[in-house]
Amino acid sequence: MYRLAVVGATGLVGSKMLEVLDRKNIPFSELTLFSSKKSAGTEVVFKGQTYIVRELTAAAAAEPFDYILMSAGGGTSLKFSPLFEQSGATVIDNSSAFRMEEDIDLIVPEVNRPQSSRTIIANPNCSTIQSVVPLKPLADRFGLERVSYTTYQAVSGSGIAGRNDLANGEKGIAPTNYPHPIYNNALPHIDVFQDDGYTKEEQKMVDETKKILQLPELKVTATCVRVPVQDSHSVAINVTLSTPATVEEIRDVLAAAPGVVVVDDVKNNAYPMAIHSTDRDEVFVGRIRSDESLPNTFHIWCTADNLLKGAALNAVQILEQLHTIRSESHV
Ligand code: 2RA
Repeated sequence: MYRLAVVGATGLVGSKMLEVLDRKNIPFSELTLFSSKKSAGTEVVFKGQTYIVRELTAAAAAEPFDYILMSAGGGTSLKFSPLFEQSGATVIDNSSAFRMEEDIDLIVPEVNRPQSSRTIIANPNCSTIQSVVPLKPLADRFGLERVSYTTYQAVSGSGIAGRNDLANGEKGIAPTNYPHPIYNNALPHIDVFQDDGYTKEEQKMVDETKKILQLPELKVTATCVRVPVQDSHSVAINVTLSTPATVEEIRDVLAAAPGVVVVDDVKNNAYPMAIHSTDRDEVFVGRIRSDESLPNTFHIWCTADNLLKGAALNAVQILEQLHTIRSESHV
């Protein structure tokens, strides 16, 4: 039985982690909830028991835990994840703090498994997670040459502040989390701009896709857009394959892929939409069609709940994966 802690338990993703844990059968004997000083003392009910959220301190990080689900931002993770690791815990970190560290695993359980001896494991960016789930079976079957992403990302990707800006925008109240109104608008600006004109969100999708798929030579580009949708990110994926394929073959490969639901019947207006994927665990794919402008290139549209598969569910699935690996090693 594990001693488990959730850091950031009162945030959007942290509370989703508890929702997912509540429906999973991960054996833990103790659960500790941590937050910043501001939220310490909050009462959280989990499986009928009331927990008092504790402030995360260096002393607390030295206590004996087996697993830490961390969703408290990059600064908190940089400060505390190494302390938890030094105390013998395995940290599954939802921030971008460690994702591109060479010796840190970046995991989507349908796609890859932990290999490193480090016990900080990084949860990828939400829009990357939902994209590599369908790309992995296509890479295995046909090989990948190039991927171009355009994302349409929900405001809950910015947390409670994003949701508030959408709701307040409808009342004409200026946004606090975005540089421009998000209500009745689309912002081609997620995270900060780099000197090359890409945003950090776009750079994350480029770098993380290559690392997770273990394809360092893969050509990847991205345009990431915030849209006035509460939950679920949508991603238009334009993919060039290494070997010839038909739309039917691609659809069949995706239909058999773990964690994927194909919704692709345009004659009946059937295709993935954010309203389908919100509160669901799977990645929904559709609008599969050939891109006639380039050889062996195809369009795929996918949606997924950015708080579930894009964050909390994927993190808990990594914990399940580690539990399975641990159980198998004790057989
Ligand atoms: C966003 N992917 O959507 C980023 C972080 N969650 O804002």
